[in-house]
Amino acid sequence: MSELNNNNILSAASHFDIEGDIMYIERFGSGHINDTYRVKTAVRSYLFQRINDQVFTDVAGLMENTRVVLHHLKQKLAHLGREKVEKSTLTLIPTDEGKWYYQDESDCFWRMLILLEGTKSYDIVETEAQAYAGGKAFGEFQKQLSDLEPGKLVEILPNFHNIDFRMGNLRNAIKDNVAGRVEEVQDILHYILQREERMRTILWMGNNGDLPLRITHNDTKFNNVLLDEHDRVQCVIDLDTVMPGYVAYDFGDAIRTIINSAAEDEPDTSKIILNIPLFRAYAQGYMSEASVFLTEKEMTSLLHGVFLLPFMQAVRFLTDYLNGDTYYKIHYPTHNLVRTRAQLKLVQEMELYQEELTTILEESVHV
Ligand code: GN1
Ligand code: MG
Repeated sequence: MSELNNNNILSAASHFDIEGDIMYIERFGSGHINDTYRVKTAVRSYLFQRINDQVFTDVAGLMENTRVVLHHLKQKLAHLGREKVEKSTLTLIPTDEGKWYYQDESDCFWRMLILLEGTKSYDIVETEAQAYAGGKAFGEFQKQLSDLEPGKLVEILPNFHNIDFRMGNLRNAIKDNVAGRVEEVQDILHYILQREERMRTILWMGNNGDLPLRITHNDTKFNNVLLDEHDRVQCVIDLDTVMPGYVAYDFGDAIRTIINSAAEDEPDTSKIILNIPLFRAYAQGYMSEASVFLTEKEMTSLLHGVFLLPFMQAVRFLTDYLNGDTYYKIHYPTHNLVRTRAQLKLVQEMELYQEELTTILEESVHV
């Protein structure tokens, strides 16, 4: 996508129906795909995003998904009153033409949301209370959407968590070797290929009819939950990938960030160790909401999700590294390789603690 300058951003922002004159616009957040800004007006702050339309090629479908999901969530919370609804769900601001996104002269796509003041998000979880809150947030999110017909949403990124699709992309990247990097990652490829078959369990259960498709979040990184100053759940954010999926994908993706004592891209892999009490706390928070709707088989699928998601994330980062870094934003040349190694270290740690993780999950189901 083209580079932006302040005038482009300001001019796009002026097409939205915001309150107050714009005082300043600054970069915001740590997303890998969209460009995110905070727009400060004399009245309040807004979150302003340029949608990456190379990733989200159907921007109209994406925004319609978001609208449907937000409408459903807001109806569910309506009895709590307007102020609570505005604090606990995202709110889209329409353009002055009454649309949910704006397409500028250079064909960039923009959207505006209310920025929830007084909230915090964490890249690394610090306490069990935070982990519990995260589990509760995503469990509640799935519960609130469990009566929304999955067919009402477009599958905005088809095969997003399909490991066969991701391995296919990796194989293509190896074959094409456009960046000439295949030789240097032989050890990693060996490690991945050894585990490929066992990572297919959820796919296999799904194809067998053992797992219902539900509406899931599909990007349950811990920093996609906003907490208030007392670490209570305030709002689940980043609805770009909300679409039909399996609950184990959300569970595994959350654990990938929650159980990790270090950042997703920690270069020193010796710092990446599992924080088992945080795993227990997340599982308990999640079950406090989800146990009422999960089937027995879905419960057994959760552990497979815990192994699959860091593995799949490694496959995705490595594919991008081999393709010459065209998908994720990077901050230095080997960033995707460092991310890959960090995710595989997590997989390795999880294999070491498999028994403990299994027991904790079984116990949290019956709490
Ligand atoms: C991307 O942009 P962000 O940080 O919300 C990615 C997720 C990955 C994540 C890894 C559409 O999310 O799937 O898990 O990076 N989103 C997309 O941090 O590919
Ligand atoms: Mg995201």
